[in-house]
Amino acid sequence: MKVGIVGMAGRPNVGKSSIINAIFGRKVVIVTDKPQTTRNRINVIYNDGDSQIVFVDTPGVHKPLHRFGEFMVKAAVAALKGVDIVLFVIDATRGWGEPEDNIASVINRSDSKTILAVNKIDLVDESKARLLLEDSASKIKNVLAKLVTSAKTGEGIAELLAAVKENLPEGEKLYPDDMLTDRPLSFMAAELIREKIFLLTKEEVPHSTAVIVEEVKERPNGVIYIRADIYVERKSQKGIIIGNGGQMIKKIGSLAREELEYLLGKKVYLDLFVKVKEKWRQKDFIILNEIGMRDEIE
Ligand SMILES: Nc1nc2c(ncn2[C@@H]2O[C@H](COP(=O)(O)OP(=O)(O)OP(=O)(O)O)[C@@H](O)[C@H]2O)c(=O)[nH]1
Ligand SMILES: [Mg+2]
Repeated sequence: MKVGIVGMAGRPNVGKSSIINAIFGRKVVIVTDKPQTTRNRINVIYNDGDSQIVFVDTPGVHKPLHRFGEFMVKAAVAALKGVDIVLFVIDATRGWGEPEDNIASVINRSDSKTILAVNKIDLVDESKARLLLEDSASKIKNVLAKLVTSAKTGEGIAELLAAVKENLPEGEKLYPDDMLTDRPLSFMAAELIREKIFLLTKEEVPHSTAVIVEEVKERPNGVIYIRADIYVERKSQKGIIIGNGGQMIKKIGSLAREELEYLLGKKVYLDLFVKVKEKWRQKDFIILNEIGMRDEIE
């Protein structure tokens, strides 16, 4: 049995989370069209007949503009420590730039073994993607494998999984078969709610939003009751999240609820509240703690 840990690395929006979903063949981590969708590390556990692979999804590495951004980048870099393989994803449409230089220097300073994937090849010429792949590989120390992929069409995904397996050690399973993630339901629920906000709102609103699940309980009738606070930075943003006559919050709630019900196989009651917390992204660690990022970062 091949067993090991694979850490995702790459700038925001390159398709790290999408590649994980493509490998699983279903949605396990949130994806949106906006950069900085993933905000904190999450481990998801892939099982098949001959392997158990823990994929560590991470926030994209970027130049932080505020304390919260710094926190995200730290979380990404910390998550790459102690993994068996780093899966470094490069966006075929963006190429190699400063974020890739920074990631490469983190990887090259450690003993990490790397698999390189140039993703989104459905959007560019294959020859261009292959050139980028070769050029990128020349900048990384220990490259185990290099591939071109599309999380959208599935091209290269089976080959990517095969390359990962080939390079993992033999071992005993780390987690029980039925465990999908190391995060609690409250985290998954908050992520799904935030994903819907990212998808339905624009400009500053998504990035100014944080979601904390304050309560999860199973009612006697079997319904899972989930109460969550949605934090925004300004009153005007609160108005946008609530929408005309509450239309927007209703939509966010019903889309998130449907997915949670699918995930849990149970009825869900979502109770959402919108609150204003000025400039939460610039506040110190105590505040970050408060807005639900308390799990692990140091
Ligand atoms: N055309 C195309 N789009 C893709 C592909 N992979 C991902 N995307 C899109 O790119 C966007 C970002 O995808 P994510 O998976 O959220 O990217 P990420 O690297 O996890 O981003 P962060 O969490 O922000 O760091 C989404 O709109 C995806 O649908 C691909 O292979 N082809
Ligand atoms: Mg992501």
